[in-house]
Parts: sequence; structure tokens; C-alpha cells
Amino acid sequence: MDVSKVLKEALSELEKSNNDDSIQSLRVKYLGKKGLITDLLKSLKDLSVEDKKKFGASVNLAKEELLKKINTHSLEINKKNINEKLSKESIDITFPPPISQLGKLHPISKTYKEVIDIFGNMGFSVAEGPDIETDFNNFTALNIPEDHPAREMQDTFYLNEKDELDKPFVLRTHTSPVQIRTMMNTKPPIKIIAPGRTYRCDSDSTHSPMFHQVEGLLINEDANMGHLKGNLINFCKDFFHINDLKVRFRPSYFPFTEPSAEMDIAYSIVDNKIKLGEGDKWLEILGCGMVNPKVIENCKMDSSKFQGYAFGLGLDRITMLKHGLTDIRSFFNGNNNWLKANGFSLGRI
Ligand code: FA5
Repeated sequence: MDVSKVLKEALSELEKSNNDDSIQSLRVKYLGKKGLITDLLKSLKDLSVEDKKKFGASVNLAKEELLKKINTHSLEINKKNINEKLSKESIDITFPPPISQLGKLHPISKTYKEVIDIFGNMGFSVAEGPDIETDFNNFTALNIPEDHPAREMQDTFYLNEKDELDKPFVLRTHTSPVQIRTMMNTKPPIKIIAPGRTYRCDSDSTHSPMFHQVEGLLINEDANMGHLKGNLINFCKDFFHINDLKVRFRPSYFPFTEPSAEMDIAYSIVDNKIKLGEGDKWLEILGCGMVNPKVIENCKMDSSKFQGYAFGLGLDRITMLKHGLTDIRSFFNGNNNWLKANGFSLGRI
């Protein structure tokens, strides 16, 4: 039988095969157990030694060539078919997803944005500080020396690593260390807010080990308590959307402000729900005061020339109040159904 004729036929059939199945059938037809080329090899046994050598070599060459061509053709066809499939299946990443699959904005993210917008409109810019702080920035520079009872009230998490003063790093207990960082690095006038994560060893329905605060700091030559109160009252009216919001400032104590106060907003319970802004009950939302001259001096500024005010408010708490949410832990347990029910549509921010 003519080997080159069989090979020619096989190669021409291969040329026309355009999918895996037809290539596989061709392989069986020529190289399978009962294939045409295999038959040629089987016929060797009837030949003389001399012919066996010659014919055997030519059949083996044909077999090798066909096998090689089948493999190359198969790879090419696969590549071509995949590319065709991909071009048909291409995804338009600019195409909006169905409304039902849109994500929701977390209530705290919404508060974050609103707080920045409202204070931004009052001329405050945003400053940032790290979650892992030095003992000096978080406590000492804020006039909370070692063994001061105020450290007890803000018990927190310490790292094994130590800072350059040989004190362990601490997860910041409030955003107030951003006051120190800003005063150390900026010349007055200073007018910043610093929103961010904070940490304490607390956990119940109104206290979370990780929560959020926003710090405010204003330093110039003539700031006074009246400016502080005015700005905070305006903020609350804007944030809670209540024009005649009833508030009060209650004397308090923070080592880093003097005098210090806490701001409460009035509320009442109507039909088992909190009604904000009026009534005879009070909810604390923030701490504030005039920056203690000792803190100004700790930051290498002249306290006989510069003065200012600071405040720190709990973002999680005002979010709960505004949206009637009762358990702070629900913010952080990653429950997607909760977020679907309590999050905000991205179109409405
Ligand atoms: C402070 O943290 C002061 N640094 C605030 C301050 C800044 C006063 C500048 C004066 C000048 P306080 O510990 O009260 O203060 O916390 C402020 C607010 O953080 C609280 O009113 C509350 O809303 C919130 N807060 C405190 N602990 C938690 C907690 N574990 N979980 C959720 N919110 C908390």
C-alpha cells in the first residue's frame, strides 16, 4: 500500500477538521488500533527483512509526521475556538448592574461623608492620623501623664513593639492625638477635623471595642467658648435636620481642655421610639472645651499668644441616634441582610 498516499489523504482531512471531535475521529481513523497507518505497520510481518526495513521506516516517518501535525492543528483549532468564544462573551464593564444587585452604603460611611461636608462648609479641613499611636501622642502630650486616672477610663490595647521613648505602641483611644500631630507640624491658624477609627476595651450595645470619632481643633489668637458652642449647635442642626434642636452644654472634665463640657441633645420617647430635639431627657453626644494651655505648650507653641477649642464626638452614636438604630454591634458584624435593610442607596448620597 502507498504510504505517501495515505499520509496525503490524512493531512488533507486534517486540514478540514475544525473541532476537537473531528480531529479525534481522524486520529482513530489513521492511528487507532484498527487505523489505516496501524494496519500498514501490521502488514510488515508479511514482508522480507529487506522490505521490512525500508517500508517500516517510511510508515514510522508518516506516523510521526501525522501525529505532530494533529497535535499542532489541535492546539491551533482550540486557540481559535476559545478566542471566538471569548469575543462573543466579552463583558461590558461599564454596563450598570441590575438595581437589585447594587451595593448599599454603610450608615457610618454616610455619617462620615455628611460630617466632612458640614464641617467643610464651616471652613474645617480634614487631617488624619494613624490607628497605632505612641503613648506620648495618645496620653502624655494631652496632659494625661502615667498613672493619671483618665488612662483607666480609656483602657485599650497595647502592642509588644515599643516607641523611641521605650513605651509600647497603643491603639488610639480617641482621635485627640491628631490634635498633637497637627499642632506639632502646623503653624496657627489651625482649623481641622480628624475623623477615624478608635479603640477601647469596651463592649455592649452602646460601646464597641472599635468605634469612630471625629476630632475638631481650632487654634488662633482669639477663639472662645462662644465660637465653639455656635459651631457645634450649627453642626447638630444640620446633621439631624432639626432647626430648633434643644441642646445643653454640661460642665465636665478632660485633662486636655480647660474649661471642659459635654454636649447633650434633648429627646423624648414617643410610641416607644426616640424623638430627637425636644423633650425633657438628655443624650450625651460629645466632649469639648478650650484647649488646655499645657497641651499648647507641649506642642511647642506659645500659649500666651495662641488659644483654641477642641471637640470629639462619637460617629457611631450620632448615626444610631439619627437613624433609630439601637445596637452598635450590628454596625460591625458584617451581616449583609442588615446592610441591605439599613444601608443607603448609592444614588441618594
Ligand atoms: C473623648 O474621647 C475625648 N477625646 C473627646 C474630646 C475631644 C473632649 C476634644 C474634649 C476635647 P469620651 O471618652 O467622652 O471623650 O468619648 C467621646 C465620644 O466617643 C463619646 O461621647 C461617645 O459618643 C463615643 N464613645 C466613647 N467610647 C465609645 C465606645 N466604646 N463605643 C462607641 N462610642 C464610644
